[in-house]
Amino acid sequence: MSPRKPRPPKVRPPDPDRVDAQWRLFLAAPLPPDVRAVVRGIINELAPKDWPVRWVDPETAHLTLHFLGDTPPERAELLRLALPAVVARHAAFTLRTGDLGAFPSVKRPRVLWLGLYGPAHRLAALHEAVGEALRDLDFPVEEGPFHPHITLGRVRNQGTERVPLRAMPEELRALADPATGVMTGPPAVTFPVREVVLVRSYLGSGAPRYETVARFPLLTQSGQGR
Ligand code: 3AM
Repeated sequence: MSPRKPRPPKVRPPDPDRVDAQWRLFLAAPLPPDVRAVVRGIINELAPKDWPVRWVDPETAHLTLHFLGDTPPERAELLRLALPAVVARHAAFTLRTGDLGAFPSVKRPRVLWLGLYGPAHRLAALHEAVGEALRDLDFPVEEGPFHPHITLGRVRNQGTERVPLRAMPEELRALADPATGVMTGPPAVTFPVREVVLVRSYLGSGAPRYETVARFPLLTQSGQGR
């Protein structure tokens, strides 16, 4: 009997349940049910257009502050220790939903978003303070301007959709007010930003699954940070 040819080792995707798995993390402001309902309404209206877009699950829509990427779990522990004090130095504030847009541009849409209005300086200050704390802990922090938004959908390169990617800019422009070029969103909904959450995201074949692993309250009038 001839010796069996050794099989090449199997290459498996990383299993997120392995004890030594890295955690794919980001920091975000969660959205209350009425804002998630706005997100759902927009998606319900746009989805029938059959654009090559993977729409988000409105139940998990959020406002990302910082993306941390793959992180050893013990480094996540550092965040749990350091961020409560950083976030609690900022008073809770109110934002409102705004108009629609696309990153990097309507001409080359990759991400479709719902914009936000409100005290931009408060949100920017919170973003900056958290960014500074992350840098102090040696986390990679993206440089460049912060564009607060709620992601509605991500454009795919190809798909089975009826409308090809190249037709999207024109279809998006058709949604805009011809005089201003603004894609007006649904009537504004006002909502409080009362906490920052640390979220672990699990990527798979379908929509990502999100798990909140820590909550950091902003300062509220009770002074309890909640
Ligand atoms: O939900 P949004 O779009 O605000 O886009 C990703 C998502 O934010 C973003 O992190 C959030 C959770 O996945 N994200 C993913 N990969 C990223 C990367 N490499 C990223 N942001 C920056 N750089």
